[in-house]
Amino acid sequence: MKRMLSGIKPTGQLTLGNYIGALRNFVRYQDDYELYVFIANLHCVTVYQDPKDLRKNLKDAIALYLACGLDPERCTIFLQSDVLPHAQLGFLMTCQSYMGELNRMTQFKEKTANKEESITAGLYVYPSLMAADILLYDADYVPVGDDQKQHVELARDLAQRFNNRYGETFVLPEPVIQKVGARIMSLSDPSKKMSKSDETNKGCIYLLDDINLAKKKIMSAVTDMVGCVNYNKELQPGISNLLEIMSSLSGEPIEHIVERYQGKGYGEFKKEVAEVVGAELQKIQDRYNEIVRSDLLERTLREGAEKAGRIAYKKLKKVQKRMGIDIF
Ligand code: ATP
Ligand code: LTN
Repeated sequence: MKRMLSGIKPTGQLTLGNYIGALRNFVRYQDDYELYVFIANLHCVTVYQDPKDLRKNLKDAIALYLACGLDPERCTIFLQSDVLPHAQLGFLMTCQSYMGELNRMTQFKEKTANKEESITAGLYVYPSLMAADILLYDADYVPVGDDQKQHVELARDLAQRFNNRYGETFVLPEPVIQKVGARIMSLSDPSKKMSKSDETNKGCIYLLDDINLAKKKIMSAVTDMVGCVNYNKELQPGISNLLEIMSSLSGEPIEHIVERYQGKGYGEFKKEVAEVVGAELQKIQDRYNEIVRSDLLERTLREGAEKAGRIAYKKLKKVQKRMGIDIF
């Protein structure tokens, strides 16, 4: 069975974008692949986090993993910092990365544009740590949203470079990016990605949002003056985004939805999208409420770290031997 791995960095509450672009797919993959999913808590602190908020976000993220259908019996779920080889191999991968390569990372460029002072070195080397996360497990596939493709490609380049220098050590990973829903856009500005770092909060639906509030956000999503439900990302980015959200959640192909809405107004369309989103959130939240009250979180993480650790320590040992760091 091929191995698949992915992670989420919960620097805030998880969003509908995270769900459609990433989480929901992990759930689908758990029977077809040997799946490892983790909470990238080391990645979170590349930007300052209030410890109280971070603790809550991490706990909620694990509860949401489970609430969305990840099953600890069918996949391995763990916290990155519980498996020490991530940080260790992260440093070794930083030593394989060229500054020129890291300078080209679009996410770094976007996140640091116009901010001179408070950019941490951690944020800069984040893609090297991400490469370590992937390479430690010999992952064949890495399902991610569109914005992470470049980072997975860097992991592949570093693996190749390491293999050339030190002999076959790492499997070369491939990103897996779905066609519809790989980039859910902000509801208030469909030229931007729906992001948990959204400061206005209007463009982003959180998985734990009050259901009525989430529906309101859909109803006030920015659209256009065309007045006809069509899938055209350039001319009608807002409507196209709602179509992607609806199609991803209901499974109905975009063309069918477009056909059903010919001759009808945006109001009616938005109402159906709001209902579909509301129903999905309700399902997730009901499960979430059960899980946070149980001892499932602790048990999942303990068992997950043991399972992941067995693979990671072995791999790290092999890498260090290859590099000449370990002598016995
Ligand atoms: P931020 O929103 O702060 O930039 P992020 O949401 O991209 O962070 P993660 O939480 O680590 O960071 O993302 C987890 C996964 O969710 C990644 O695979 C990412 O590509 C995917 N993802 C995030 N936002 C979206 C979105 N709007 N549409 C589709 N996928 C997304
Ligand atoms: N950088 C990713 C989170 C992440 C990840 C990974 C995803 C950290 N390590 C390894 C896949 C594989 C992000 O989505 N922000």
